[in-house]
Amino acid sequence: MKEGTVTKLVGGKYSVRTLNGETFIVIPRGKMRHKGISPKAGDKVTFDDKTMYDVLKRKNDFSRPPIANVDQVVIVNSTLRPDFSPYLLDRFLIIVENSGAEARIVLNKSDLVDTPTLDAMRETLAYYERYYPVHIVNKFDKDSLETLKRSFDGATSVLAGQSGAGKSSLLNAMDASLTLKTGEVSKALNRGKHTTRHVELMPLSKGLVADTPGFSKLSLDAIEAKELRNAFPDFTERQDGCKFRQCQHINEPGCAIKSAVESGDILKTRYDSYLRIHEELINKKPRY
Ligand SMILES: Nc1nc2c(ncn2[C@@H]2O[C@H](COP(=O)(O)OP(=O)(O)OP(=O)(O)O)[C@@H](O)[C@H]2O)c(=O)[nH]1
Ligand SMILES: [Mg+2]
Ligand SMILES: [Zn+2]
Repeated sequence: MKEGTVTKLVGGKYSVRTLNGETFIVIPRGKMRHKGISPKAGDKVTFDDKTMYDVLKRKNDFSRPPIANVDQVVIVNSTLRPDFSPYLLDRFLIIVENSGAEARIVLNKSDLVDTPTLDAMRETLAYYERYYPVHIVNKFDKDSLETLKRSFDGATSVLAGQSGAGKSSLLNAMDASLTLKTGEVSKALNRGKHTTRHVELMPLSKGLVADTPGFSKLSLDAIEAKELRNAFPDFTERQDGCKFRQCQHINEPGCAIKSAVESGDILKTRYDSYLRIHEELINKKPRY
């Protein structure tokens, strides 16, 4: 019996890659289908010849895009077209924090802005860098992509980020053999066109990576408003200072988070994102 990782699904057939880089095409045995087990990209499976026998327990499980066992999510932002948005970055970070995967932040298209503009973004990202690795890159500067490329080693990674941020372009720049389709950003809307559609894990450096637009449709459904605070490492490291243990950092007196926002120790935009998303989660329709 062999073990491998599902890299893609085409017409009921699964591609499974073993640790030594061989790929096999397999079909789940009847018993798996009867049990309603549907393997997805990222699943660790056992197989033999042309038959898949079992799906091993998932470490985590994303539904949009459908992918399991993600070690790291690389959140790709762009300076311009689309504009850098700390709010959207925070949304992505919350989802990754909630999944248990590691987050990594990329600011792409550093070539498109002048030095003062880039410096301002650099300063914002220096705040995030206390909690997450940050890379400031552009697709023309291969040197800037070297450390990013190494971060894929030995891991299953997913690129997330707004359409048009340059996810596919960066993958192509890191490995020219990938030849992923990239798109011109729609000028009228300043929004991308979702060039990337299917989920496939591809070898990059010494790891596997999925390029997908699915994460741009962000769903925070899985998160409870009262749990949201846990997705902010800059809050959790200070929450012992709050007067109330269950402090939501909104209306409570003696809140260490609000004090840190006032003193400038917590980035104001982080707190604004928190309030905005907390409100959204409170107002979401109950699901039965
Ligand atoms: N100037 C500049 N343009 C870039 C850079 N990276 C990507 N682009 C351009 O940005 C546009 C969108 O790039 P894509 O790689 O298709 O973006 P994406 O994130 O994969 O978009 P979706 O697949 O729609 O999610 C293309 O026209 C790229 O050539 C960069 O570093 N600098
Ligand atoms: Mg793409
Ligand atoms: Zn508080």
